[in-house]
Parts: sequence; structure tokens; C-alpha cells
Amino acid sequence: MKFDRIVRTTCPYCGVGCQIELNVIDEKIISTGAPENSAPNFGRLCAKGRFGTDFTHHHSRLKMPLIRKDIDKGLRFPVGVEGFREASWDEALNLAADRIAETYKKSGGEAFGTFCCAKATNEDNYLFQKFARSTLKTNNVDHCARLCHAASVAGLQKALGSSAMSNSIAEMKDLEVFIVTGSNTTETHPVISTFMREAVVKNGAKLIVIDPRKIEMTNFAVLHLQHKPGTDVALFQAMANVIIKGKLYNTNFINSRTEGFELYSKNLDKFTPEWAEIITGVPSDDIKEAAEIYAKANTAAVYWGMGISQSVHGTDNTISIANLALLCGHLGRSGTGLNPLRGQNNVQGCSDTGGLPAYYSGYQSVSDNEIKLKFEAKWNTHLNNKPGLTTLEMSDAAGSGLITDFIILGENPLMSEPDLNAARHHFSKLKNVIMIDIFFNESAEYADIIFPAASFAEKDGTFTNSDRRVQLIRPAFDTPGEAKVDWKIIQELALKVESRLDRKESSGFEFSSASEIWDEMAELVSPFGGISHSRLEKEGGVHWPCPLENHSGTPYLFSDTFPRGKGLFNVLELRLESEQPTSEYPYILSTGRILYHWHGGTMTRRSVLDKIYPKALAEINPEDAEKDGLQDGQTVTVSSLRGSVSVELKVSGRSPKGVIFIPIHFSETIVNELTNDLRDPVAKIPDFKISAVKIIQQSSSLT
Ligand SMILES: Nc1nc2c(c(=O)[nH]1)N[C@H]1C(S)=C(S)[C@@H](COP(=O)(O)OP(=O)(O)OC[C@H]3O[C@@H](n4cnc5c(=O)[nH]c(N)nc54)[C@H](O)[C@@H]3O)O[C@H]1N2
Ligand SMILES: Nc1nc2c(c(=O)[nH]1)N[C@H]1C(S)=C(S)[C@@H](COP(=O)(O)OP(=O)(O)OC[C@H]3O[C@@H](n4cnc5c(=O)[nH]c(N)nc54)[C@H](O)[C@@H]3O)O[C@H]1N2
Ligand code: SF4
Ligand SMILES: [Mo]
Repeated sequence: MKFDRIVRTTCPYCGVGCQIELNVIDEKIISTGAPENSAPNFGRLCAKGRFGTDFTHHHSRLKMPLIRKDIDKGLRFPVGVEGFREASWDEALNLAADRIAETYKKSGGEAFGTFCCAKATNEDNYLFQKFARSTLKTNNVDHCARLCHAASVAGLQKALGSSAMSNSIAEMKDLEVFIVTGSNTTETHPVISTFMREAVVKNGAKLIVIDPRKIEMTNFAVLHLQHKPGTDVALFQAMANVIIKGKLYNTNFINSRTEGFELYSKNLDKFTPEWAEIITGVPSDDIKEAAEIYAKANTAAVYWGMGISQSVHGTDNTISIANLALLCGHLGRSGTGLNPLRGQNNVQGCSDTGGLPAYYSGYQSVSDNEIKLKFEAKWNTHLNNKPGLTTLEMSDAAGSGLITDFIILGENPLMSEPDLNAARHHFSKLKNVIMIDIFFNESAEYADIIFPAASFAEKDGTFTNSDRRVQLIRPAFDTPGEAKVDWKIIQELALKVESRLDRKESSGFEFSSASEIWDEMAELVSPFGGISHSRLEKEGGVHWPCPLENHSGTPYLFSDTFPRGKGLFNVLELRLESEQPTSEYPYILSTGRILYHWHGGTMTRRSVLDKIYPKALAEINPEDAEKDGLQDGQTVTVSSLRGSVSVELKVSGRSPKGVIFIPIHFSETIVNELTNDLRDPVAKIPDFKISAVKIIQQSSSLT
């Protein structure tokens, strides 16, 4: 077929960061391909990259700014898109700027809560956090990473002083031994899963899967440790116990590169595999075998996802894995490492660029005076050194009236936060809600002003994938209607707010391209210093840290040292603090993903993918179905202490006994009506994988 254009860019869905070619006819993507010779995917794409980019020309794309019709009544309840009227850019921007300036003058910067966007570019996010910090003087900046790898970040920071994935995707096909835990890799990082499977099938690599569900990766595993949800610390500590008792640890590595071993190893005595069997349900012999396979390998890597992070024990879970890697010296070499698989296409970049409450771009602390001075000099303004609130803390502060204004760049908190009835109540108290998105999503129901943004296929800039590879995106066609590129919307809003606040200093928002924005950031963040758009254009992606133009980038970290110096062993105790099933709510609800859909479905449910998988299916174990008289295909009500949803059952051996798994993607079955808001004390991440629920037969399905 002859295309009008073939545009090489980066997939907008997951953190693998596949290089993709958009085949364009009549200003629409009609198919996609993938270049054979480019990392990270070398010609491979999953269903979303192949078939899921058609959302870009869906008729419901936002094309004009929208203003809530009853904006002056001061009421906030959900209204559909009919509750809004189209407005010119001038009117909408002026109104938004008036309202923001009014709040600032009355209540100061702390009255704002701002959300960055892990789907938008590094340049969009850099400018957005600059707007929050420099114009609004608040560090209340966060994004969906808080609901995602926050606990991996907290745990790895404690152990190593760095939180990014340590090793590269390119190493995966040559793995020797690897553990996949709390990651349903075939559905959530599909192209990575093909490299992992290749390692097993072609090289005889040994895979150990540690997951309560019998996910597809178990078909390739030598061992599947099917533990009870929420018992990871017991399991990993018991593996460490086996390694210490059998003297299978790496003495050289421990002596030269770590600290805290004595205390840590003493505390492990009680964590025997026999004890762990009682807590986790995993046979002690399997725990021993897993420990031996991992410890005896020359190189071994661990990959993990939300099963580890989204937990009240998420930070401890991560630390228990980091302890194992330090014990065996499986760090700092190819084929080893501690690898949290990052979720969104640019969640790595959204954190790197400063979409976090305690850090400027490049993880530079907002409370460090020298760093503050550096940013003040570059941005020509005064900054606030008080770390801001996290996503869920901003929601709490909205509920209590401390925050009155939310400014949301491409997120959908009213699908993605836990206990949505509480979250909606918090939203309803806000004075101003301003959003920038490509679609009218569930959160938009509560907005006052919505700005229409360009999608990934209509702009340039960069995304940073899961292995820290910065890659270009390129425009394939114009934005629909009057939609604009995110950074231009932020720029125009910032300039208008600054002028209303009579800022004398130069505003620092005078950019004429995404590449100029990158350059400003690279001046402030030394690990980005050697990366520029023109270099990426010539070379393809570059892994940061890359401090100089002649530096080739860093595929794997920690070859000589850790950012905190020595790797730290941390003593852990077992906490079991999740919501426990009761006689009234006897099932554990586990929530997560399926291959064909993305989060709240804003994009994939507007794609041909929705025809393949049109509704939520809740997996339950055949024995549970039999016990409770439930059938495959039956529609049931699932209720927790917080809410109820209706869902069709799929009886499947994938779910362990006592667990019901419901995907997060469907607005007809909003699973976060059910989830609870218990949070990890350090990372503040919610316990998305464990809520107590009951399954109720609907009367119509009994007749
Ligand atoms: N198709 C698709 N792909 C995606 C996304 C999407 O929405 N759709 N989202 C992206 C994003 S942002 C992210 S963060 C990633 C997430 O990627 P994953 O982390 O792979 O996604 P989840 O479906 O949340 O699966 C987590 C796994 O944890 C297991 N689990 C549940 N409880 C526990 C436990 O207590 N311990 C352990 N060890 N495991 C447990 C589940 O059985 C499941 O296999 O996916 C990314 N990729
Ligand atoms: N129960 C439960 N809840 C969960 C999870 C779970 O496992 N279980 N997982 C959590 C995790 S890991 C994550 S990451 C969060 C995800 O939570 P969110 O980030 O809130 O979810 P998305 O649906 O990805 O929202 C992205 C929004 O960005 C918009 N968008 C896309 N491209 C662009 C663009 O270029 N510019 C702009 N401005 N907007 C754009 C989309 O239309 C959409 O509205 O959900 C969390 N919630
Ligand atoms: S694996 Fe991820 S980046 Fe690659 S095509 Fe699929 S969704 Fe896109
Ligand atoms: Mo995520």
C-alpha cells in the first residue's frame, strides 16, 4: 500500500518505548510498523502498538477549549460533556489565568495541587513543573508514579541511593537466571516479555516467577512460587535466610560494596523457609530451590511490577529484593540488576524532569539551599524550599479545604485513585479545576475549564523509557480542531498568570521549540548534559546518565559504586497490614491490567482494541466458583465496605483460591469504587492489590 507519509516515532503506551512507524494516509494512522534495526524493540510491537494508535483520530478528541456552563454557580458535581460550552482560546486562557491569579493573591501557592502527565513529553513536563514552582511558588507537584512505582523508588533509594531500572532491555535476551515478580509481563510489557521468553527458549535461561496468579510467564518458568498476596517480605527474607545458612552469598561483593551485613544477617535467623511456608503458602522446598538458583548463578536479575510496589508494604517489599541482590552481588554487571519495569511511556521522564513534590528536575532536592539557588538563578525568580504534597495528600488537602485549585495535565485521578467515592467527595470541594487533555475523561466531569491538547502523533519532543533511554517523538499530522501542543498551552497560561501577578522578573517561559526547553533542562541536570534533540535525531535513543556530548550513555548502572556509596542492607520485620478478608467480605480483590487496554480506557476504549476486549471480566478460581455456586459468564455484584460494581465472571485457574481479579480499564466496572486507601507509610502508595470484597449473585442471573 502506498502511504502519504511514514513517520518514525515512539509508541505512546508503555515504558518499553518501542520505536514505531506511523503509516499515514489522509492525515490518519492507517497502520503501523516497526524498524527492524532499532533498539529497544528491533521490529517487534504488541497489540497496542500495532492496533491501538487509532484513538488519535477518534471523533471525540477535544478540539476546542471547554468552559463549564454553570461555572459561576460554585457547585461541583459530575456533568457530561453537554455541561460544557466551547470557548475561544483567548476566553478560556484569560478565565483560567484570572481564577489562578485570584487564588494565588488570596491564599498563596500552597492552595494549588498540580498533576504532571506521564503520557506527555519530557519537555511538556519540565515546563509544567516549572510553572508550578516558579509561577505558583508551590512544590505540590506529583503524578501517577505515586500510584505506581513510588514504593520501588523509596526502597531503592534507601538501599542504593538511585531508583531507576539498573540494567537495559538489550541485556534480557542473554539472561542466565531471572526472577519476575509482581509483573504480568506478557500483558503489560509485552515486547520485553518476548526477549525474556527468548532467553528461556533459546539460551536455556532459568526463570522463577513469584506471583499469586498463574500468569502466562509461568509457562516458561522452572519454578512458580504462588504466594498469598501481600506476603512478599516473608518470602524474600526466607530466600535470604537460605542463602546465608548455605553460605551461598558473595563475600567479596559484601565486603567491598555493601554495609550493614552483620546486623541484617543476624536478624534473618527467624525467617526460615518452614516459617515462610505458613505465611506465604509456598512449599519450603520451593523457597529453598529458588534461593539456590538465584544465589548460585553467575549472573541473575530481578524484574518487578505493581505486585511488589502497590502495597502497604511496598517499600519493605522492594528492600527485601534489594537485600537479596546485595547478598549475591547480582548488581553492576550485564544480565544482573534490580529492575522495576516502568509503566507509562514517559513515567521515567516525568519523574526525571521534576514531576515530584520533593525534587526539581534530575532528582535535585527542593530543600537543598545550593540547588535552590541554582534553579533560582536560571529561572530568575524566588522559589519555595518546602517539599510539596503527594498525589493522594493533595486529594486529602482538597477534602479538607487546604487546597482549592487543581491543575491537571493529562491524568485521570477519578479513575485511577483508590476509594473513588472519597476521592470524588474531595474533588467536589475544590474551587477551580483546570485540565489539559486529549479526551473528556471521568475527571473532566468535575472540571471548570478544559484545554484540548495534541496527542503524541501531533508533536515533537522526547519520552524516556523504562531503561532510561531518551527517544524522540515526531509529528505525523496536525492537531484536530484548535488543539495545541501541551507545552504551548502551559506557556500561554504561565505568561498570562505571571502578568496578572505583576511579576517584574523575566518570566522564563519564552521558548520557541521543544528542543529549546530540553536544552534549558539539560543545563540544570548534569546527567542530561550530553543529550540534545539534534544528537537523538542522529543517533536514536541515548541512555542517561550521559553528562557530555562525547559520552556514549549508560546502559547499566552501578559498575563501580552506588549513588549512596555502599549498598545498604536494611533489617526488615514482617508487617501484615493489608485489609484482611472477613466472614462478610471473604474474597481478596486483586486489581490490574489486561493486554488490550490502558488504565481508565480513555485511549484504548476509543480504539479498535475495544472490539477485541469490550468488557471487564473478573477472574475467579474454579473451586471458589463451585463452592459459591457461581458460573462462567454470569454477571455478579462485587462489593467492599466502600462500594459496589457489576461484572461478568470468568472462571479460570489463573486466579488462586480466595482471590478475584478485576481489570482497571472499564468505566462500566470501575474497580476503584471498591479499593481501599491504606497507604505504605514511606512511599504513600495505596494497597491496590488487596481489598476485602464479597461476591453477590444478581437476582436476574438466578432466574
Ligand atoms: N496492557 C497494558 N499494559 C500496561 C498498562 C496498562 O494499563 N495496560 N499500564 C502500564 C503501567 S502504568 C504499569 S505501572 C505497568 C504495570 O505492570 P504490571 O505490574 O505487570 O501490572 P499489573 O496488572 O498491575 O500486575 C501486577 C502483577 O502483580 C501480581 N500480584 C498481585 N498481588 C501480588 C503480591 O502480593 N505480590 C506479588 N509479588 N505479586 C502480586 C498480579 O498477579 C500481577 O501478575 O503496566 C504498564 N503496561
Ligand atoms: N485499582 C488500581 N488502580 C490503579 C492501578 C492499579 O493497578 N489498580 N494502577 C495505578 C497506576 S500504576 C497508574 S500509572 C495510574 C494511571 O493513572 P492515570 O495516569 O490517571 O491514567 P491514564 O488513563 O493513563 O491517564 C492518562 C490521561 O492522559 C491523557 N493523555 C494522553 N496523551 C496525552 C498527551 O499527550 N497530553 C495530555 N495532556 N494528555 C494526554 C489521556 O487522555 C488520559 O486522560 O493508575 C493507578 N491506578
Ligand atoms: S510493548 Fe509497550 S511500547 Fe511496545 S508496542 Fe507494546 S505498548 Fe507500545
Ligand atoms: Mo503505572
